[in-house]
Amino acid sequence: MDKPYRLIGSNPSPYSVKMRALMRYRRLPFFWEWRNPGNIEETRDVKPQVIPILQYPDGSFRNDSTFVALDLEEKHKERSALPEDPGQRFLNFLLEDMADEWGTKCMFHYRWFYAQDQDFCSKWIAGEWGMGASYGAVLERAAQFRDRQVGRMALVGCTPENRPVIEESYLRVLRVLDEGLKQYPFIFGQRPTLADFGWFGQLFQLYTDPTPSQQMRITGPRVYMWVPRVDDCSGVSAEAELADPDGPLPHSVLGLLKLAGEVYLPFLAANAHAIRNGAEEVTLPIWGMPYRQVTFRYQAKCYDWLRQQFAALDNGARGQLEPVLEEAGCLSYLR
Ligand SMILES: N[C@@H](CCC(=O)N[C@@H](CS)C(=O)NCC(=O)O)C(=O)O
Repeated sequence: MDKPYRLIGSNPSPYSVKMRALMRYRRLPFFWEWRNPGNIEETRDVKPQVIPILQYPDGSFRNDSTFVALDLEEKHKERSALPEDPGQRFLNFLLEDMADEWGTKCMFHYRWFYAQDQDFCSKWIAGEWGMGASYGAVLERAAQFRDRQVGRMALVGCTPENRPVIEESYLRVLRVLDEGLKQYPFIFGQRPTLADFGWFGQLFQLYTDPTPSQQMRITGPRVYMWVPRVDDCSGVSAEAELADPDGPLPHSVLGLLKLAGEVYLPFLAANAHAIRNGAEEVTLPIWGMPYRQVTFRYQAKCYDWLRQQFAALDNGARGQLEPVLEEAGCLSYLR
């Protein structure tokens, strides 16, 4: 057997379970290792210090799930998680990016806003970190971790003032996916793609954490069934078809695009604009409600990257997408 990859992550980490599900679907040989004091020293030089970290068979370490996923696409051609059609591939990147950068606000808000979620999640995270430690040590670390995360909420926009927008966006994601999953088992058709893995990472957490989990069962019962499905798609045939690129787009794709046009792209554009003007905060109305947070450089890079991907499409592919993007309110943000 080929020397396996080593995936260092944690179950309560959205990007870690995203990567694990992707590698399972792709049938890449790997083993999973919990992030813990034992491997933190060994990976001290990996920058930024975020999980998941993937150690390649040659011993090198890499992180940032999107770029690792793309690198794995280069290295392994079988069982690709990207649509072949260039237009669908672009939409896939957009939806994955929205999961990573906006979906995570829903995840972080629910995890650290309500007392029952704070309590459950801090113990979950501390328990995975300190596996084998005394329960007293776990409780102590849970309290420290909870305080640290609650202290970071404003940094990512998870403030009480933004709660109506964030919770509304979670409900809309659930409704849109729930509807789409009546049509196909995955976002783009009969097999999962990177967009599924991106949304899976965030929704796996929302499926587990008490308050949003209950909401998911009520508002998105099919999403609640989809989460464990995406977790292990190693048995899904890579020949299973995605929706015909010349036909209508799947309901999930159309619904998520509409959310991108209403929420995610206006946020990315306002964030980039604020950074260009040297402002510290980005403010914009979403669904008639105020949304405000400190600017985020990483998300300005995401926006540039998405626009480059769109610009790099050939005229045929771009021309085919334009009416759909226009209808969803996305087009003006991408040109
Ligand atoms: N864009 C990165 C984000 C990774 C990330 O933010 N990971 C979080 C956990 S889910 C982390 O390690 N945060 C470091 C910390 O909380 O100190 C990716 O896609 O992998």
